[in-house]
Amino acid sequence: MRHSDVASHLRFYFITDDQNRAFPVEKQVETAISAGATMVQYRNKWFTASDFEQVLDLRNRCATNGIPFIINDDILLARAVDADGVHLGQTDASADLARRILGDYAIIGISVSTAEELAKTDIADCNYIGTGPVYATGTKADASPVIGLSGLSEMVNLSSRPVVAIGGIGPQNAGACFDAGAAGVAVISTITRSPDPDAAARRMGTVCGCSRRELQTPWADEFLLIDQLVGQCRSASDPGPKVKVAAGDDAALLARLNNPVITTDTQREGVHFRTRWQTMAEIGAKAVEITFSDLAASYAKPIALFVNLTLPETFTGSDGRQLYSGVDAALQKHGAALAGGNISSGFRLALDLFAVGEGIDVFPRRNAARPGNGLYVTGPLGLARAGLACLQKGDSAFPELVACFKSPAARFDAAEILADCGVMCVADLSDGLAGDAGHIAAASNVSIRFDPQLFVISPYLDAYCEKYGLDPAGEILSGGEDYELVFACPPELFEQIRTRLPGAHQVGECLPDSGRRFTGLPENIGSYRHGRGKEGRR
Ligand code: TZP
Ligand code: MG
Repeated sequence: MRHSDVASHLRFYFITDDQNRAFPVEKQVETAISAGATMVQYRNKWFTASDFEQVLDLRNRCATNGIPFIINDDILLARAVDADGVHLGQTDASADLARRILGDYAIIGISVSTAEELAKTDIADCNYIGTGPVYATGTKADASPVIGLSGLSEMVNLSSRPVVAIGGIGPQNAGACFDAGAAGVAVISTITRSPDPDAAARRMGTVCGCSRRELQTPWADEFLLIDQLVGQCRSASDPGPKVKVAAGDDAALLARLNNPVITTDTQREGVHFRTRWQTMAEIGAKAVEITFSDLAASYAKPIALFVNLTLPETFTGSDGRQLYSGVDAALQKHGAALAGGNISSGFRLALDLFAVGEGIDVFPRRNAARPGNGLYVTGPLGLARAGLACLQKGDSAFPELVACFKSPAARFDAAEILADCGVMCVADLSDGLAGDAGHIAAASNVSIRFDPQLFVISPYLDAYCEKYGLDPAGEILSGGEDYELVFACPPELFEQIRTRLPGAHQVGECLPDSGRRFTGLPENIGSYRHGRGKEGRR
């Protein structure tokens, strides 16, 4: 089960009211979002297909404001509108089925109000449980008997999942629910049936400790957005000596380059990143670093970057500002210019990047490893993959690992030393040591013998593996996205490199081709597959 990071979204959980025609549901959701609601559930016991577009609209309003949108009861509707999850009742389909249909990252809640219900409910696939009615409510005709605060604390004690209290809750009694251990409170009528819904929602926000929000609206004007994004990059005013005309015209004009080196990479929401885990600035900076990492592995200095953006209709101007604050920070760090790009709309956020660099007279290649060379890496491995797993598990105990996943750095510093020492075989480590060394073995016609005894295990990875009963060597071989460099060279040459690059170490050696790409590899090691979690078939 994934998505254990749900608890923080439960705090102020607004559920739509399907019985108050005087208060349109769009207004209800707007009121809740403005007041700081942390999650919204669409509950409509009379749903028909003619409501579909309205549900899509609500989903988009929530996505634009960064709030998870949950559908009550109907797994297929949740799937159809790409909701963040579903809330199931005791008589609805099972959480297990919801997980299979909605994928690993869906938020799945289930109503469980008594010890007996808990005993007969399989909550393995649930992220939270909803418990109530804590107080008497007129909103749910078939509500079970009131369980009171004592019933709520009993469920908090028994449940392995965070508990949301529901039923008759308002600003006057929400605090008592939190005191009883609830992770959040779910409310309908205290807002939707109030004579002053805005004021009531604000009071709820205050007792839940949630700040008011300014409602965000999606991007609408492509030209305006492009001007904004390009204009906020420093290269708009100072593109550097190698870029004569940067972004803003039909094409960029570069100065004459010695050995132009060109590369491309992609970052896709749901595959490479998740907006619930990474800030827009982190996503932007990482996209640039990983693209430039290919230039580092080619001994080239970054000159110009082109970015094609695919933006979902829920993307806001503020998202754009943050995304490009990360892009610009990475560009400035490496002295490169934003030279152009494009924007189109699409289902999910994606960045396709193209980079131009200036190489030196040596172009290191994967086919340059020779039998007798050692195989080396520039730093510890396996950290980024473990950081990703921590995000998936909701484990906040390893911030250093998470930082490695979120904020990798292209190793131009190491590349400069390798170039200076004349290393001819280099690759960057995006797909895991086994995967990327496999490319070297195949291109160079050598067999690689790994020696896990030589692997340098970072203390953070060691602690993580200890906690989860994992073999650090396996994580090092199969973990991806570290963006260190792997290289092959004669052992004598490595002696010089080692003194200048203290983190560099040996991981194996290159042997004459034996027909087997690797030896010394523990069983079950595959290379890293970016984001190949079960996402539901989207
Ligand atoms: N499930 C248990 S009580 C309830 C539901 C859906 C209704 C909660 O509504 P209100 O108006 O916040 O009491
Ligand atoms: Mg239900």
